Amino acid sequence: MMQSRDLAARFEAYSDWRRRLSAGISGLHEWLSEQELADAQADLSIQHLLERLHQDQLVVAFVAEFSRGKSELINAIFFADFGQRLLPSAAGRTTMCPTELLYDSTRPPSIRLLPIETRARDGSVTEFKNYADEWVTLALDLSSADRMSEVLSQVSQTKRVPIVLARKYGLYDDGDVLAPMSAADEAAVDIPCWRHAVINFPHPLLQQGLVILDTPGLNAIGTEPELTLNLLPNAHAVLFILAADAGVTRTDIDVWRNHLIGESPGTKEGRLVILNKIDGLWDELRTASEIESEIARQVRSSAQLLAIPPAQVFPVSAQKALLAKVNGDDALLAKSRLPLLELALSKELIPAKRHIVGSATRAEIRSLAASTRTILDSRIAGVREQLGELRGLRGKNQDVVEHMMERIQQEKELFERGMQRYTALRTVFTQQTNALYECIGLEKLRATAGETRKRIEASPFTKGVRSAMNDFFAQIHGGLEQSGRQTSEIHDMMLAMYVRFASEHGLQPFAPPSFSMLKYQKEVERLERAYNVHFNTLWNMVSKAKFTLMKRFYETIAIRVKHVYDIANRDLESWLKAVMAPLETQVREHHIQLRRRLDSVKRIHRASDELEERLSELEQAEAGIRNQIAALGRELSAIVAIIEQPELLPLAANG
Ligand SMILES: Nc1nc2c(ncn2[C@@H]2O[C@H](COP(=O)(O)OP(=O)(O)OP(=O)(O)O)[C@@H](O)[C@H]2O)c(=O)[nH]1
Ligand SMILES: [Mg+2]
Repeated sequence: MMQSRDLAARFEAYSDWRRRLSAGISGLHEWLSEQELADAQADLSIQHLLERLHQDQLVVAFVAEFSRGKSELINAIFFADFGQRLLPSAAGRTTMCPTELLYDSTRPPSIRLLPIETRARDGSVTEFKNYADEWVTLALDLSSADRMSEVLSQVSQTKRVPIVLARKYGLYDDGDVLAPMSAADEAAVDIPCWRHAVINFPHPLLQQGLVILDTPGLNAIGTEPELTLNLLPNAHAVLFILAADAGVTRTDIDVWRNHLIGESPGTKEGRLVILNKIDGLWDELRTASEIESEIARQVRSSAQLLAIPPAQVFPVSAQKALLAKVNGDDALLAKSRLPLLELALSKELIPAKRHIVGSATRAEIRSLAASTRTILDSRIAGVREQLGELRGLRGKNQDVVEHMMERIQQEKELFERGMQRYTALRTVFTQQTNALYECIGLEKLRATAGETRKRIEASPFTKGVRSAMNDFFAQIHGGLEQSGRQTSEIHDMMLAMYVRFASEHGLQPFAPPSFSMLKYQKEVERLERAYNVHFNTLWNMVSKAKFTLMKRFYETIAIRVKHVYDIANRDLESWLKAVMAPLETQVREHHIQLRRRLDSVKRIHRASDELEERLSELEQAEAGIRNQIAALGRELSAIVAIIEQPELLPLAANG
């Protein structure tokens, strides 16, 4: 059983690492605040980092044609401890709606079900998630596996409705979308009761942020755009399941092409192929080596058909693995080969995820430390300048002191006049920021999306829908491009300002970072490609359901674009702070320094014995700042050490 615990152990180690990292970052934040070194930008970026670490989820999706054993595999990998089959798994179509398994500690254990009727309304599943009253919630009684599995059987509920209604939900197509679902009488069909299910369940792995996505067989994948556009592309790993008894069928290949390698055939990372039901090959009349070579042959031919290396195909028997775990039968478990799949999952998935989170965190912490270091360096420079000035006054007469006082006074006045330019800059900056939000703000998007929706609703023909969608994308692209120009204008202006302040007032030279819109453009392009592929499929449908589907498809696209905008807006907010905050800080620091210099020379002018006292104060101040620099370095290396620490696995899992 050792290997089957490996996934759990590694995941726990990963969560533990995330917790230590969060604690390290909070520690740095506390230190910065204590030292009065945290400015608005630092507060914001630390807050973002902590939020990201806290919400960090690992999403694993199970995708396949129906009856390949997705649900059984989930039961075997994650829920064998309950001693029975928790998710419904049976011959024929079983899982009728996409089902997420996760744990949210703010809610009691439950299954939340979104009624299928919501398909006739505007709004995607993601949107409906914000409205608790749209969902039917059933409690899960953790003390009884029987009662739990009964409640969970909701995900396979269907009901019989008139064809017109099914069509309204976009679930019935004369060209056969869900036709095999026994249409015994002509006028009625069976449709799923639920559109989406979320199971909230305190399994240790789910508590750590693992999210499992069980999907229904082929057709539902095609008709719920949410899956294609959002859930699957955002999953960290997708397990594609084949069955040894069925071989690789036409529909298997369709699912693989359309939903697993889709737009970018190059990236097959995080994609595992499972050849399930190998127990069907355990023919007792054959020798072990004959069975072995038959499995190997099937692995090779599946790999060839999918154009992937054979090492990426894992032959298993989910059913026997579940049985073996329930009965504690280690020999059968080994024979099911599930432990090898679990090992691959834990060895590849979690370290890869940790690596991504680790490098992103390290980069942000480093840049935070660098900007703090800039402030400290400029403080040291200021103190040293004063020390030099005052040391030069030793043994000099009052005239010299007076002369110096005048010089600093002039310098201060000059700087204060320069502040007018700074104020003017702030005004221009605000104007430009407003202009930027006008092209990429959510207001603009709402208007564009609303207009497109009206046009789609008013179009009697597919062509009208297509041109409305094309215009929608064109406007989004236009908005992004214009925002790109706006950000580079802001960047150039700020760069010029930093150069000017550096040369006129001796401030630290600073090159503000530039902002790239590429990430958002790419994401919108991806959506546009998915839209084109999907739209052509819909275009060829003869069914009357096609308009409903097109409309819902548009809603999903609009939600995804809004998501891109949300992220872009948030990134822009951080960026605007990052280009402005250093100037604000430097100006403030410089002003304080000038005042201090003037004060100390005034003190010395009044009483010459103040000089030595002032010098020793300054020396102490310098030592204090040097201590801060050293402490900052220690804080930074403590966090980097956590990031780079090798995985801490419990001994039992190191096998
Ligand atoms: N012999 C054998 N049968 C299996 C295995 N895994 C699953 N099955 C059976 O295959 C049938 C379908 O399994 P499910 O888990 O419901 O398949 P699914 O992919 O979730 O199917 P849908 O929910 O309909 O999309 C069930 O009767 C399972 O008991 C296996 O490894 N060996
Ligand atoms: Mg299933």
